[in-house]
Amino acid sequence: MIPITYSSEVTKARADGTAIVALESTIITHGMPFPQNVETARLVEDDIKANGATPATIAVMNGRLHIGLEPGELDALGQAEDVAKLSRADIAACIAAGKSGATTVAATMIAAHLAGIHVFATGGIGGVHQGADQSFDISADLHELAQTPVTVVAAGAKAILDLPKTFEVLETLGVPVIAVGQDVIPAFWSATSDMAAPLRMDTAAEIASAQKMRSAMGLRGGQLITNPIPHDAEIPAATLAPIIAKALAEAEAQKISAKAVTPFLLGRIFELTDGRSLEANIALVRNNAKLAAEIAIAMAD
Ligand code: PSU
Ligand code: MN
Repeated sequence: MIPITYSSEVTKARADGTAIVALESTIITHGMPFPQNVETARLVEDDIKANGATPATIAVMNGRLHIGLEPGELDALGQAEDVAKLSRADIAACIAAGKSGATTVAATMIAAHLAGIHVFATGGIGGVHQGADQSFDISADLHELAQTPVTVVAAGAKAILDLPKTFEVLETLGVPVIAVGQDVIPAFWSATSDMAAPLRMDTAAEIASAQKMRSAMGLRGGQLITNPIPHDAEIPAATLAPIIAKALAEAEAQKISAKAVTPFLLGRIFELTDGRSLEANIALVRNNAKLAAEIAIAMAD
């Protein structure tokens, strides 16, 4: 038996059969500083409600898998220190041991699928890190997309990564990468890139029916929806390039490795951009939440 706790709102949405959008918690604990992390988590939940769906922020708390957090739980998570960052490899061990942890994209997909939720909104997925030819650091998010049937709405993969290699791996794994409203893949803080989008869809209905067809055909896995950051909130890639390079060089010099790499880089880029990267990150997550609500409603039809 999996110890699952549904929030009161999610319990009601499940009973009514209305649309639910999953949200991850690593972005709260490891992706943004307090208090903006909690403020953003709340805004994103409100965005989903304003667009007619119910938010389900997912986390492990004291050995229970929470699908939807009550307001006090969200506050506590946002201020907790040394929270574990859970992926496919360690979510079961954390629950079995009665501990707490935040879920990454991979772990959130697993939990969403267990709860019968088909759509999940986040900022940017993990992927192939720069220097992966030496470090072999490739996020478990990519393999999860290949095996768990959840549509993930993101602004692409985080631009700290080796983006061309990340999208090559997704193609190899058979993951549909769908750009929304444009012909190129967005690059997280930047709306565009020079990478051609493998697929383009312009409406939530198309995205929902593509996922349904995958399931009907017995094709495993989800879809990655790459939704560009609104143009007025983006940071041009050329502005970011030297900043990302500096943060990567520091990570290497300080021998930052494994799960610490992504939080370190996001934190340094926040400092080096005087907070502008966080503003952009908040804008893109909110934009993704809105689209995810539309897709969840289209799927529920
Ligand atoms: N999106 C954001 N900020 C984040 C993340 C996503 O805007 O911090 C998190 C997600 O939980 C994702 C993780 O799964 O970063 C990737 O971590 P890694 O590179 O260690 O796999
Ligand atoms: Mn990694």
